[in-house]
Amino acid sequence: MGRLLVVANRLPFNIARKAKELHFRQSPGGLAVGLSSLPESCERLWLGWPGMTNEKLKGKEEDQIRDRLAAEGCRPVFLSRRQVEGYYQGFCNKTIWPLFHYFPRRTVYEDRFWKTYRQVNEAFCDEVMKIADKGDSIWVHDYQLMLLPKLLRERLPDSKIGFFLHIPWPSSEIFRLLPWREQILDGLLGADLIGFHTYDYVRHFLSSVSRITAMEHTLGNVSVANRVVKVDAFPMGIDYEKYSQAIGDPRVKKEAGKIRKRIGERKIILSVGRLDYSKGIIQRLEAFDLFLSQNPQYRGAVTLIMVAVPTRTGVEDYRELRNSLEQLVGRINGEYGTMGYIPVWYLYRSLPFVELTGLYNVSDVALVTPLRDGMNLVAKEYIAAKADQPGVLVVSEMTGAARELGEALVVNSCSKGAIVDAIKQALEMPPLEQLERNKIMQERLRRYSVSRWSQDFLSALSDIKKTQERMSANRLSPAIAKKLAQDYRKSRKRLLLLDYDGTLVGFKGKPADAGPDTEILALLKKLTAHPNNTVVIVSGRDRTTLEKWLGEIGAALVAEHGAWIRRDDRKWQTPLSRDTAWKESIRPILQLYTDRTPGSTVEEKDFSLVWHYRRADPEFAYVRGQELKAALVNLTENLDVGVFEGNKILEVKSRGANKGRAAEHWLARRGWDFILAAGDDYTDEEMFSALSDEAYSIKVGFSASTARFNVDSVKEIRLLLKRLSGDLNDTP
Ligand code: GDG
Repeated sequence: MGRLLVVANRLPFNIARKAKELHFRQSPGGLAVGLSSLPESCERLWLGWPGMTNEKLKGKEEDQIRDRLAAEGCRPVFLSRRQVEGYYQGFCNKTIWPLFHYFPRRTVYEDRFWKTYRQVNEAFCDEVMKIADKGDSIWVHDYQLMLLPKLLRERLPDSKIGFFLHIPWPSSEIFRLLPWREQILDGLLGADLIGFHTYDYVRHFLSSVSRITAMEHTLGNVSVANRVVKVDAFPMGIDYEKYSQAIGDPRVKKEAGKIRKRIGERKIILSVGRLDYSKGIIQRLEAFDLFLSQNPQYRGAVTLIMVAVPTRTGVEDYRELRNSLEQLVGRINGEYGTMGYIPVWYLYRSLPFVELTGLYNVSDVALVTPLRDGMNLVAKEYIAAKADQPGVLVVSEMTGAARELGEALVVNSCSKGAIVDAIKQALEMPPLEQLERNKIMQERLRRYSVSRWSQDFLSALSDIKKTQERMSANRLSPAIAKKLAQDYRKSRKRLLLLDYDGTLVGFKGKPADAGPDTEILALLKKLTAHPNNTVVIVSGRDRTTLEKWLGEIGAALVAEHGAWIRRDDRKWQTPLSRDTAWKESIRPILQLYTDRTPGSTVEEKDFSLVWHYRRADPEFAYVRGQELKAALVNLTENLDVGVFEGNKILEVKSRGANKGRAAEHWLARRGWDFILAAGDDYTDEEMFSALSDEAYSIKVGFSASTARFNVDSVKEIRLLLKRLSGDLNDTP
C-alpha cells in the first residue's frame, strides 16, 4: 500500500516567533483528526505552508523548520511575502472566497492575483514531486489549490489524486463570473475524485462543468478525455467523542461553572466563529437587537456571548467588518444594558478548547446563522457537546450542516424576522423536546464522524481508480498498435471504414463545422491513393456537405448513416424508398420544440430530421429532449422511421439507414486481408457489429462499445493513420 500525501494550504502546526525563538504549536483541525484514524499501516505525509513568509526567517531557520516538521510527518512549502499577498490574501481571500460565498460585489478580479495563484500552485506541485512515488495517493484540499490536481496529473499520469473543497461550490451563474473559470475547472478535473460537503454543491459543480466545458456527465461521473472523474458529496463530520465527552473533563466543568456564575440565572445565547462577513455576524447581532426591542420581557434575562475569532486581518474588508461589529455591540449594550446587565459579551480572540467547550456546555442556545457556509462545524460541535443536556441549535439553511441537522431550528439567515422568531422559540422550547431533537442529531453525528468521512473519501478514491482501470482494459496499447501496423503492411487488400465527426475531426466532442483541416485531407488522400487500400468515409452528414468537403480525396462516401452511398463511379445511390411523407407530420413538432428551446435547431436531411441542442442550456434541453422523444416515439409508432438519441441530438430517420448495412456493401466483397473500422458514437456501433472477429474496430472515447479497442481522442486516431500511411516511423 502506498503512502497518503495530504496537500493543504496550511500544516497542522502553527509556527510563531517568541523571544527570538521559533515556537511550534500543534493546531489539529478536523482534518488532522480524521486522518489520525486511518490504519497505522498507511504512512501519511502532510505538505503545506508553515505560516511564516521567507522574509521572516533567518539564517538556518528554514532547515530547522524542515527538520522539526519532518519528525511530525510534515513537509513545508515555503512562500515569499509577495506570493502570500498575491495568492492567499489576493486570489484566495479577495476573489474565490467572496465569489464562492455569493458575494460577487466584494469580489476582486485581478490578473496579478491570478498569476501568483498559478505560480504558488506550481510551487506546491514542485514540492509534491520531490517526494511523490508512483503508488502514493494524493489528497489535495480546498480552494487555495484548485489548479494542483491537473498540475500533478501531468507529471504523475497514473496516480490516485483526490480533491476536497471545504467551502461551497456556487451556482454556475455565479461561478461563470470568474474570468479564469475554464482554468479552474480544468485544474480540478485533473483529480480522480472531487468531493464536496453537500449534494447541492455537487449539482452546482456538475452544471458548471456541462455549461462551461461542454463535457458530459452521468450519475456524477464526468468523462474527461481518457478518464472518468467521480464527483460526490462527503459531509465532513467532527471528532464526536472529543466534544461529547468534554464535559467529563474537570477543567471544562470548572470553566462552565465560572461562566454560569458570572451570568447568573440569565439564559445564554452563544455565537462562535471566525470574524468573516460570510458568517452573517452583523445580521445576527441586528436580529438580537430586534429581538430585545420586540420582546422587552427578555431585556435583562438573556445574554448573547459573541466570540469573534480574528481572521485575515491583512484584508481590508475584514478590518472594516471588525469596526462595524464593535460599533454595533456598543450601541446594543448602550441601549439595553443596565448597571448589572450587559446584553452582548463580546470577545475578539480565539479561545482555548477548554473554554470553548465550557461555553458550548453552558449555553442554552447556539445561534449559527452564516449567510453562506460550506459546512459549519461549530453547529455540529455544539450538538455533540450537549450529550444528555438540553440546548437548542438555531442554524442557517445556508450552511452545509443544516442538511444533516434537520431537527434543529433551521432559519433563513437573511430574514431578521425569522431569526427573531427562532430565538424566542428556542428560549421557550420545553427541555424534553430539546433533548429529543438533540438525540436524533447526536446519533447521526456520532455515526458519520470525521474518521468515517476521511475513510469514506479515500475508499471512494480507490474505487474510482479501479473503475478507470476496468474501463481502460481495452485501450489500444502500443503493442497492439504495433501489431495492427504490421498486419496492415503485410496485407494486400485493405478496407478502412472511417467515421468522420469525432473520429477524424473535432475537439472535446465539438463538431468541426468549418470542414476538414489540411492535415486530415492530406492524410486521407495519401491513404486512398495506395493501390491496396479501399477507404470509406461513413458519416451521418448530408451528401452535399460530404461531397463538398471530401468529394475529391478519392474515398468512397456514405452519407446520412447509409441512406446515401457514393462508390468509385462517384454517383450517389440510395437503398431506401424515396417516400419521405412522414416528414410532414414530424417537422412541425421539431419546430415547436425549437421555438421553445432557445439555442436548438432543426436540420433537414434527405432521409432524416435532426433536432440539435448542443448550443442550448444543457439541463433544460435535456428535459425538453426527453419530452420530445416521448412525443416522437408515439407519433412514429406506425411508420418505418425510428427515433435515435445521439450526442446532443435527437434524430428521426428511416430505419433502413444504418452504418452497419452501409458497411455490408463493402464487407460482402470477399478477399479483404485487413479491415479497420473507427468511430465514436452510437451510430458506429452498428458498423462495429457488422465486422468479423479479426477486424480491428476502434472506438474513440471510453463509453460502452462493441469495438475491440478504445483510444482517447481524434489525435490518437490521426497518429495511427499517419503511422499506416508511412508519415510516421513504425517504431512504438
Ligand atoms: C471552513 C469552511 C467548513 C472556532 N472558534 C474557536 C475555535 N473554533 C473552531 C471550531 C471549528 C472551527 O474552528 C471552525 O470551523 P467552521 O466549520 O465553523 O468554519 P471555517 O473556519 O470557516 O471552516 C466551513 C470547514 O472549513 C470544514 O470543512 O465547515 O464551512 O468555511 O472546529 O471549533 N476553536 C477554538 N477556539 C475558538 O475560539 N479552540
